[in-house]
Amino acid sequence: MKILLINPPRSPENNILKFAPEEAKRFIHKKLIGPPLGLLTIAAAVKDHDVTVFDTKGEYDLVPETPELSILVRLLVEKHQPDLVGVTVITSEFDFCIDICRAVKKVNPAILTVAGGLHATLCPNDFTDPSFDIIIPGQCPHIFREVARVREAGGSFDNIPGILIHSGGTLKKTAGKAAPWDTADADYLMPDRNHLKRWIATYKVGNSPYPSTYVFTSLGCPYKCTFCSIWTQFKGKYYQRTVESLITELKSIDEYPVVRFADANTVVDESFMLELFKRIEEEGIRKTFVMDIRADIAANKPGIIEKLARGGLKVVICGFESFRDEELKKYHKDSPAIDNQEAVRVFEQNGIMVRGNYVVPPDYNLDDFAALAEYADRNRVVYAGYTVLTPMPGTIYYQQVKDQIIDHNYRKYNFFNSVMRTTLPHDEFHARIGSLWLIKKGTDVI
Ligand code: B12
Ligand code: SF4
Repeated sequence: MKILLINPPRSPENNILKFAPEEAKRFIHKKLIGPPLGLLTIAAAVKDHDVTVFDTKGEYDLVPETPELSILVRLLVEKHQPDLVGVTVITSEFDFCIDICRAVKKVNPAILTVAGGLHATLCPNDFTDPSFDIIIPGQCPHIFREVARVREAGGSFDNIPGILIHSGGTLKKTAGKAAPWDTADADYLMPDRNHLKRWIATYKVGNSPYPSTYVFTSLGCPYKCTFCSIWTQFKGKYYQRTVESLITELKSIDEYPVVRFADANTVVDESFMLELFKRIEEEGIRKTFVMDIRADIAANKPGIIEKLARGGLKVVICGFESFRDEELKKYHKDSPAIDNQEAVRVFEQNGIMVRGNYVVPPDYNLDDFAALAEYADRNRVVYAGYTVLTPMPGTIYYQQVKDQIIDHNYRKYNFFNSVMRTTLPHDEFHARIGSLWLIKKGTDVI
């Protein structure tokens, strides 16, 4: 059976970039680059079928004159003649997934369309558009495999527990509970990056001449920040991979000298990381590693940062979020602002470049902006990111402020647009965040 898995394009909505002063524009994120790990995992689950993975992000980066999405999808479907099309969905790309499935159905309504991923997990009931046939929430490679089997063999999807089926204009949840699946450990599926060969040249970050790839060492997060959808996706659980499966994967990706760990927090289990880096050294694996590490970990356990730096850790993304303890408390960050300063010191002492990210709440007034600018200036990091505190559906923050949301256009839910009323005039609010991007040490972005 032929399966086509499509990674949707990025949302172009970026009011920070739009309203930023000219001199700041070149530092502001325009796009994040990286392979779709979730889709590769799904592809691995059905590798006995004839599977094609198509990364539209990579395609638009590689060939900017690629036709618009519905035409691209039509051409793809005509070329591959799939029986089943799968899309991966995060909130800001939800509309594009609808566009993809509509375009598929226009060519051939008999093609089964299946949606999965973060947004399908957190908000499955959003998928009311009839172009979606089946929605599979959660970590579901085994369920997708079963859907493919039933599609091929014929039969009813109603007998597959834990999925949503479009029928007669409504979404219907099948009875029963999906069997558990341990994506990180016992059921780990090695992604086959050969699917992405066409776009490898586009997977470069910053000024690096080398492509980078994502590898996850864990899934979920043990912390519970109010604005974050990662821990809610995994219902507060944290899943760790095994050291040896990581070593096998790292040894199999010679063509990627830069590896970004796609974890919420790479250092949670200290002994695990020490063992992993011991094995990396023993195996002579030489890579540049990029990780997300919390400030309190670096501040309280500088020894581990030193060891990781010796093993190739070069860039750390650190969610500073705020410079005010009362805001950090409100976000349930569980780490005071002083940790941010100490973490920067520890990272820099070890030659690690820091990307520190602040989130700016929509109610910031001129004094708040001045105070943040003054703090960020005193505590400059090589790269600094300043984004909007956004109520992502499925988060605690969303529940807290849902009545105050004035913009329900999901394309804007990518941290670069306020979807709530701002205290400052809308354009000025975004322009001021744009200006903040100038406050950093480095001369380029990652
Ligand atoms: C890798 C990654 C990316 C990659 C690849 C994503 C892609 N599809 O192209 C890149 C770098 C491109 C990316 C980009 C962005 N990302 Co991102 N990204 C991640 C990251 C770090 C890891 C996700 C991952 O690979 N997990 C591991 C895999 C195995 O799990 P999974 O994706 O959930 O997949 C499993 C299931 O969901 C399911 N599944 C997934 N897809 C499908 C499809 C089908 C058909 C089925 C059946 C099942 C299924 O099966 C998989 C295996 O079990 C997460 C943070 C995190 N640590 O989780 C953020 C995250 C997903 N990203 C996020 C965001 C916001 C973005 C950006 C919008 C950021 C920005 N402002 O620009 C951009 C979007 C594009 C852009 N503007 O450039 C948010 C999403 C929030 C939300 N609620 O929507 C997250 C959660 C980070 C965060 N800080 O909150 N991202
Ligand atoms: S923001 Fe970071 S530390 Fe907080 S819950 Fe999300 S991933 Fe965990």
